[in-house]
Amino acid sequence: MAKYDFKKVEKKWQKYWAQHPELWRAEDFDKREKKYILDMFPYPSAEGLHVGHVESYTATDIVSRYLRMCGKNVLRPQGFDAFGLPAENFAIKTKTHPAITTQKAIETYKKQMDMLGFSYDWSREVVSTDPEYYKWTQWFFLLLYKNGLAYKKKAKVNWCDNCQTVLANEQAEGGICERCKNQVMQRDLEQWFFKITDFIEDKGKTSGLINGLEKVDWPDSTKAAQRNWIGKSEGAQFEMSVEGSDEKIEVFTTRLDTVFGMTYAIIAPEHPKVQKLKPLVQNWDEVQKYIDEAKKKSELQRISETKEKTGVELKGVKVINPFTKEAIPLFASDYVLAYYGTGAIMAVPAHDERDFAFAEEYDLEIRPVIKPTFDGMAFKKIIDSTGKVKISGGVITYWPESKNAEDGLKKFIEEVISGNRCYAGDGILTNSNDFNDLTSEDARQKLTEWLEKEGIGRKVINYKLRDWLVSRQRYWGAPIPIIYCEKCGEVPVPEKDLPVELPDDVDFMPTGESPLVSSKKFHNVKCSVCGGPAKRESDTMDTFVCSSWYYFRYADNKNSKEFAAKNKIKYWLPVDLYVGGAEHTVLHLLYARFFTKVLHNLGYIDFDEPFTKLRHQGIILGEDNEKMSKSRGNVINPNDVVAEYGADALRMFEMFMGPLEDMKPWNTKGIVGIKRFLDRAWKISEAGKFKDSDDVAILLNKTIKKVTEDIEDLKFNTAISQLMIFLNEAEGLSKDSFEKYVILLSPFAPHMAEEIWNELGHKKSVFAEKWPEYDPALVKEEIVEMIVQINGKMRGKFSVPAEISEEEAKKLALSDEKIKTWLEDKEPKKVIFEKGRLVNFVI
Ligand code: ANZ
Ligand code: ZN
Repeated sequence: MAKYDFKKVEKKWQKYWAQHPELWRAEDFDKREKKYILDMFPYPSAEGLHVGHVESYTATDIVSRYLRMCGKNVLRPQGFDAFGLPAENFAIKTKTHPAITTQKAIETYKKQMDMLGFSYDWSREVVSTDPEYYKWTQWFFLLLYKNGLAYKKKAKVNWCDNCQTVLANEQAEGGICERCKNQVMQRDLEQWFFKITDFIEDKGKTSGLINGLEKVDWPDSTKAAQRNWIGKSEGAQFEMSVEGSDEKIEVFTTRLDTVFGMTYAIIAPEHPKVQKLKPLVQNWDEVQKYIDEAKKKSELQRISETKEKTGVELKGVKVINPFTKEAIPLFASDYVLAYYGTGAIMAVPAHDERDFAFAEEYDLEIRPVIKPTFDGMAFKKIIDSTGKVKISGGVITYWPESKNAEDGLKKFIEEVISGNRCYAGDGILTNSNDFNDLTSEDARQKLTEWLEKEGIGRKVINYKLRDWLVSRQRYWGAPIPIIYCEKCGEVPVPEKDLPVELPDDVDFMPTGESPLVSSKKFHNVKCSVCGGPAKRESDTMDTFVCSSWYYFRYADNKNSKEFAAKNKIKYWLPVDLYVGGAEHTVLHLLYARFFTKVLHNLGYIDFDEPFTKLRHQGIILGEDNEKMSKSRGNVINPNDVVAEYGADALRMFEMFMGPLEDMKPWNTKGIVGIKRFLDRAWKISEAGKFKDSDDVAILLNKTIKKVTEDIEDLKFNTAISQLMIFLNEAEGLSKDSFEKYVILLSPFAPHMAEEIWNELGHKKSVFAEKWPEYDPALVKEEIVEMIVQINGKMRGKFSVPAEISEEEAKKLALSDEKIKTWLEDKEPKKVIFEKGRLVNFVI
């Protein structure tokens, strides 16, 4: 018996597939149902593919191969997001032009993708650095510009002096440059912005960035991250008079219900109002010094929760709380941001953690006005598994010394009411004059009405999301298609002159100025309107612009007249399944959705969400359970794994490690096990002694059902388990049954499946076969009676499928009202499960 020679076999089939690109070809306008399966196109780094890429691309490869065999017309393209700072920095380091290093990296990536047997339709490849591609990136810029959605303005920006460029907020987290770890500074520069804020809420028939999330099948955590980034907050804005002056200070609050607890106010140090108040301020030198210091800090440093609160009182200034007519002190503090809300706040130390910390530091009055309350459910939720009391409401507090929940709650309320503890949740108003005994929610409503009646305030909605800063003072990006004429001013480059090509006579070493300025042939041009002397915009676009529309281009990647033909977009989009990492994609997803919404709003397309279903692959940790990193030396290189075990084994192992979306550690033993399984499958085909048996028919039908459903649900690990179970249990296999099995195996281990298929005497590729169907009569689930116990005592009986999982059994039992009553809302300490027999909750 010949041993399975994966090296030879994998090479052989990769060559065959390369010679038969029609196998993976997506056919425009085909009558079959279309499926668009998309990978987040990679940034081609010099390091090559990592195991995380392999994880997500294998998942989409399995789905794509499966769908094709189900008779679908599958679009499964791949491309490269090749502009960007890392390539430029690498070029600076190695003194090689980024076009060269990028090209090399792309070749490596493609070789590796072939080596892993990924079934891409390469005829649809897009590369964002290709002038034929970025021509359309520039076209999109002009589209936004012409529709008033791209504009230039002076802006405070994060600036890294080492990288000599502007950084987006998320590239400067914690005030540190993501690339070089240098301290980030704030700088005022003319920058280009896209008006993404125009699309936060619905616009005409286009759903907004918030509401659109309701329509898509995405992980809840990803939707939450989108909402969080947008940061919609509803509240009220009102003005407070400054005692002995005509000046007023306007504040924004989401907690108007706490207004009777305001014991001081705070204004952002750089707020223009501070300068206006100067004549009243008795300690101006001190205040000025504080303002100067605040300027040096980045926004992110200022709002950091852990940071100690600092500030300075504007001595001599008092503001009047319009509700109590009380005069209270005013502080300048850098934890209040100038560009959010009104740049000033009413401070309520009893009910806001930051204000509480500040009040303790400066010895200011803490005046409680909200009594914590918990409805029945919330009350019970506060008992955690250790028996401690946990009170939620903005703050989580453990209360170890309390005897029971009631006692803990009572003590907690006492502490809040006496001002010894901050409580940030809603409750019942107290110490609030006419508004006493109202709930927080009712009070907010009534207090806002009062402000409106008095004409000093109103309801407002604020968003954290700002317009998207898209200009970069860098070389390796798509040039912004604008020129500046001495006579005509800002002039958009006419569409017929696109692309504005990146010049290569550029010194891309960082100088602080955009490198494109150094190219004379690029920089100096004739004005397209008057023919006079003009200069080109020398900034390039953020690479997020390139990746905001690439999924349209795959539908029609060779079109030289449009970014993609309308009818092809209509046929292929939206994307049916999008798979990629969860980290760093908040902004990509937001920007891609924005572009789609712009196109929809302008009538180019008839959908307003680009990605119908989105899933993330989990991070693969090193064998030591730590994040893979060069310095740790725990990085697994896919090349090495393929050399030792083969591509099929690597693919299957990564899918078998656990649920796709879970974080999970590498495990060399695991891959050995997979390799053994594959070798066993090979042996069966070699033995060639086939029989028939009813037993196998049932098992086979069950296996078809399970593998089919699991692929549909992207549960590849359990699909593989079933494939293993089949091989273990099937005895006396017929040739026909084995062939069906090989088809089930083929999306996971495509090389071996092709080889076995060939050995079984077939001339065509196994991927030209139809996906097997199961006979429902043979997979009828056996129904059994399952007992539910609480602390070992029987409390209920349920008819369930014999194969019910622990998860499902628990869910079923817990959804039963009687069981719920028996559990008294307690979290079970332990659950004992015996498949098809019982569940026992220990409380
Ligand atoms: C009084 C108050 C009492 C507040 C209380 C909270 C709790 P979000 O949800 O982020 O919009 N705030 C308003 N403008 C601010 C600024 N420019 N810089 C820093 N903080 C600012 O938060 C709104 C709340 O954050 C507002 O509600 C305000 O504090 C503060 F028990 O007003 B609050
Ligand atoms: Zn001109």
